[in-house]
Amino acid sequence: MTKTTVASIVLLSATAAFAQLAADANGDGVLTIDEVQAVYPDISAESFTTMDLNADGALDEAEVQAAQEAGLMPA
Ligand SMILES: [Ca+2]
Ligand SMILES: [Ca+2]
Repeated sequence: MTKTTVASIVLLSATAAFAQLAADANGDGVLTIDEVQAVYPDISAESFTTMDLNADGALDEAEVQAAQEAGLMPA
């Protein structure tokens, strides 16, 4: 197995782990309301605020997971 192949596998694994942040257009690891609504137009600003548990204006991975578990965002 070449180093390139190993690197590709690691990259694929990392991508799969963050699959729930596929809406993360700028790749900063959190979702702004613009990024959320680009993928889920039905999610209102009010819903976004509900999902933003620490009220920092963005959804991190844990908040996205919690929102999906609560049925606020499609998994
Ligand atoms: Ca982002
Ligand atoms: Ca947040």
